[in-house]
Amino acid sequence: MATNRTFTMLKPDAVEKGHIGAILEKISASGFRIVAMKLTQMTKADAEEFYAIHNERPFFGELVEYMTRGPIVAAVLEKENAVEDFRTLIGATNPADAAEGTIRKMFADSISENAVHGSDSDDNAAIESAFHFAGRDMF
Ligand code: RTP
Ligand code: MG
Repeated sequence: MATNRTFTMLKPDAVEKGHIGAILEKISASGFRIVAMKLTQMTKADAEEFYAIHNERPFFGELVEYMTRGPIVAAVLEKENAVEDFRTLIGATNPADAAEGTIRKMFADSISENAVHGSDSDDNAAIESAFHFAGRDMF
């Protein structure tokens, strides 16, 4: 299996609740190497572009409001089979459906405030990483 990269955000609810350290510990313990990381806050335009694929969905306005209301931790992670394994680690979109031990099961409250983002394909991982980081800031 090839080593590759995925992109994650610890979302505003996770940061507000003081879960940055615990979530990063779980990510590291699961074999992911952090190759880029920062605390940042998305503007409305940033969130509308990042989640543009959902712009026709009924929850889009709520999603943009949520993702812009406070700082996030943006990071690029490296591991064998990174995209798929990270989606497994975070669990289902709705924490009520997420498997025991997943990040969303442990740290998320609802389908709309679900603590963490994970890229859903290698192509989107590259696009999302480039959205947040310059090449020289990925190690
Ligand atoms: P993400 O992109 O953030 O990793 O989440 P995901 O793939 O598991 O889920 P996706 O379908 O891409 O949805 C993006 C984010 O929109 C919010 N959402 N709210 N209220 C709702 O029904 C609803 N559905 C989705 C969540 O924050 C979800 O992670
Ligand atoms: Mg998604």
